Amino acid sequence: MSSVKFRAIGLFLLFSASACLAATRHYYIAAEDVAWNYAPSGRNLLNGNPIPQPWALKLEWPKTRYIEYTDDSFTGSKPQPEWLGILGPIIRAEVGDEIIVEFLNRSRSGHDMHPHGLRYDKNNEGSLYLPVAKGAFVAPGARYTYHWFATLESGPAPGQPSSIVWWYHSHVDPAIEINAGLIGPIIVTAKGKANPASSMPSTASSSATFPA
Ligand SMILES: [Cu+2]
Repeated sequence: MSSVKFRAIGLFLLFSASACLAATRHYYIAAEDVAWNYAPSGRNLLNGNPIPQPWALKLEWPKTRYIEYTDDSFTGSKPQPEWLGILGPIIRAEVGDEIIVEFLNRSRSGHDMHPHGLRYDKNNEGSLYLPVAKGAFVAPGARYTYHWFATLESGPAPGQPSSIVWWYHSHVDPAIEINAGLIGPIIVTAKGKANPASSMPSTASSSATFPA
């Protein structure tokens, strides 16, 4: 075999190997109308005092939240740390990864999912404006699958810590939706810097980079 052929095979293997290191992260997230209690303990946890009036008169309010599920049957919800509060689940990825979010709108109103910091095309922008793209308005009871990409620019810049935080939120009427609770964090980690013990979901093909 000629050295040119050897070099071509070598380049092919190199590109195949680097492609394999990128993972696909699947998330199953529903928007749900909930009753949210701002102080379930009945106390101000900063100082231990009872909640002052007039706020103590009504601690529970109607909100809409992003809730994570284990698969596309949307039956078993995933627990999330209490400190996340009303925020939606953390979406994690490493630079180079694709993020696929299956979104189910269980709310009474139309919503979507719009990410900051990730790359997407118009049908995956999750943002309602003219001309209206797919995924920009997910009607009550409907689903949409978003494909987002964590590029080099999505990750931390040189000199920054190994991970960077972005946000995703609903973008039909964003001010109202974000205040209602439809917002959550995206954490993008530099290539090769993710902790294998993190809660990042991954496909079987990427188990070499993120052992379960
Ligand atoms: Cu935004």
